Amino acid sequence: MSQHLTHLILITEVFLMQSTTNSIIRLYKPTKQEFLSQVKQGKPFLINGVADQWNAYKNWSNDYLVNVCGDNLVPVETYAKNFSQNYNYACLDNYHRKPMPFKKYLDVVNGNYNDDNYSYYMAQVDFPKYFPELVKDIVYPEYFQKKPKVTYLFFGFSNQKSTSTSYLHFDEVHNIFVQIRGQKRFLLYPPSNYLSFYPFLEDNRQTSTMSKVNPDKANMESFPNFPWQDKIEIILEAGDILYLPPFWWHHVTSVSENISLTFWYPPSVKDFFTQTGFFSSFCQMAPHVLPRMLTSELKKSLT
Ligand SMILES: O=C(O)CCC(=O)C(=O)O
Repeated sequence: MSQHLTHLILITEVFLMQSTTNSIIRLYKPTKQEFLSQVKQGKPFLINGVADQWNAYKNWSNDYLVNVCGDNLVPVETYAKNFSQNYNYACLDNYHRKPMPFKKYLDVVNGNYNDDNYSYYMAQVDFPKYFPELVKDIVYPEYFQKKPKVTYLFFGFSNQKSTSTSYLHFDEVHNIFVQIRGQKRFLLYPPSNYLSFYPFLEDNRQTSTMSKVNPDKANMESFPNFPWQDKIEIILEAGDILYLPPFWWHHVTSVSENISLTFWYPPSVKDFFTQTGFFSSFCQMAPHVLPRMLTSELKKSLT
């Protein structure tokens, strides 16, 4: 066999391997049992036919939102403008949450409010606390047979001045991520080897669940062990729901003006035994992450 042909076969095999391991399944209106049995596989999956029935999906135009909650004062993340490009974590020193009337944030989204130094992203806003008027427009998912620990709203955008981005990180929760409007791109990585994600362990802030790697900028020299090829890339469309298992790394970028809601459920002890990959992922990250988490919980309870 010629060298050329061998090379071609190898490339084809790698491609086939990637396309089978990196695929994601889609369920249509799953029952609770179907949902939970899919969760046990320990992999992300998509759900359709549910969120597109919500009033939120049908009604949440900017006009409607301004009418109902335009004056609500909501915390908006501000961070250094070039943050998602250079990933210099000095950016965390520039990171703040600034209270802003919701309708003023829409000026930022529409490009009518300029700030040369900072980008703005309405991210991870406690939904029932800051938007109580909107709660009636959604149906809390009942798959886990309990209320979520938290529900967050994200309002992102992408224009010439800024693109709302969430750096590569993981959370220790089952995440039901609902795209209400617009599109978001997700890069997902299985939690294979914690240290190969180059977490910020030197830093004494709560950064051990964040990666130093910008997956949009391949940099094999600085991050040789990062699993560059191991990703699942999906564009979430309005009405899609993504189930994201605990510990999965994700990097999220707004493709267009968009709104998402996330419902977070802490794992139960049962997950250690029933969910594929849960126990091994926990064992890898726990020695690095747990002491910081416990210290921070302790500090919170003392203040
Ligand atoms: O939508 C985003 O920007 C980030 C979402 C996220 O990180 C999450 O829900 O865990």
